[in-house]
Amino acid sequence: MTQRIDKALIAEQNDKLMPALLEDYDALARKLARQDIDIERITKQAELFQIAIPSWGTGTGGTRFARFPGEGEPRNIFEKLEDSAVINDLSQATERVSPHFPWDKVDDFKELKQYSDSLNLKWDSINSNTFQDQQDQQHSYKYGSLSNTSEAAREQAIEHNIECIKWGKILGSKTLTVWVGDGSNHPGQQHFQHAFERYLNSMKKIYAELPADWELHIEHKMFEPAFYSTVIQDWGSNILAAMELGPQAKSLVDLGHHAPNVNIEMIVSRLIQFKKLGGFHFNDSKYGDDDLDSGSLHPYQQFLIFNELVDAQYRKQEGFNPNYMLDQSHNVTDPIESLINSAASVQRSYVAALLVNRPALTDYQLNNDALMASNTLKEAFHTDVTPILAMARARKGGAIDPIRTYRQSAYRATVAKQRPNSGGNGSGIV
Ligand code: RM4
Ligand code: MN
Ligand code: MN
Repeated sequence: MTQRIDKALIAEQNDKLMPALLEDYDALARKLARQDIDIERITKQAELFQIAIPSWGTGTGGTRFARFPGEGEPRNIFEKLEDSAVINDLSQATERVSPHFPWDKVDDFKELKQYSDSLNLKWDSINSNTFQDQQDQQHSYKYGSLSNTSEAAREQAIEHNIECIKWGKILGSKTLTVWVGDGSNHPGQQHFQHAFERYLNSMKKIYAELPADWELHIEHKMFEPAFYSTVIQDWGSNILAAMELGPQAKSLVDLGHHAPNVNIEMIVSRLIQFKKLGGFHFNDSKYGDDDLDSGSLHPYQQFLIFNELVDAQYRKQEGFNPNYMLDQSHNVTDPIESLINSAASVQRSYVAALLVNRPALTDYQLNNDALMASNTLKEAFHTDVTPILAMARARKGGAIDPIRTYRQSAYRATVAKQRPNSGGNGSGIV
């Protein structure tokens, strides 16, 4: 049964909150008008903002030590879609879902497409998985997949990615995202160059199967599961691979996949400049790939990334059309709540970046006025755009206060009864 958030409940809650929202919205409109900014133009752009939900993010995450399952977790891709529909009902900013295969594999992909259509959801990038072995698998990925020293293992991994493209075509996706766990744990274990060559040769075979209107996104990650070296460890190896493959290959930036303190916004700028920015996996981290909720620790970093993205949009940079997606692990919160919060947090960074006075910033940069350049960014960042986000949601039929309305709906308690077996309590990074 498809459980959704009742439209009447959203409307009833919104009616209560609308008078205060109108007051705050008008006050913000006046403040922005003094800066020559038309709030309606910004709100329209906020309404257009979309970020995809990772299908695996709807379940409770864990660490390699333990996983503490939450109540009523989705047990299959159909239930993951139901939860995603709830997130979109309330946020109105998450109409796309990114699946992970074979986790989300079904026998009948046409049926899956019909189901997502019935929920008004679309499909974002397809994620392949060659970082773990499946039960019926012939060749192990223990020593890597696309870069494995065994040709048979490499062929099997290539085949899986080609199958992902085939399933993605039925779902209406236009992107394949490839992240591999390939790497090594001991100095000397792997010949760096030869491993990268094997990876590139495998990726060329996948690239050759890509439909003309698709993109192949390469995701880098500094460490884990390999702890000494990783084949696509950073944006350098990533862009080299993307350049080697061709124009349909681009780099994907997962915020948690860098060393602490790395200047990610600058990486974003470089990728934009060379038409190689494919997309993002948003999350936050303190130590390394913690997959914490987006913007929960470093909201200014997230804003600075959007400053680069909005700048590219403002300059009408050629070939600029990145995919936005969340990729987080929710260990102690209700994943639906974390995903709603995170989508709004990323949207907040986007909207705040729209407020940057770009002509003034250019002037300060050209005159080497470091202090005023920095203050120009800070002025936008410090503007509380909450009323714009709430108004954008309300106008599209979403909730002014999505978490409150979600809790009022008692959705989790209802699905907890319908989904008694949420799965084992073993470990699991995602
Ligand atoms: C990885 C990476 C990938 C995701 C897997 C589940 O760390 O972030 O994007 O597919 O986790
Ligand atoms: Mn990721
Ligand atoms: Mn990750």
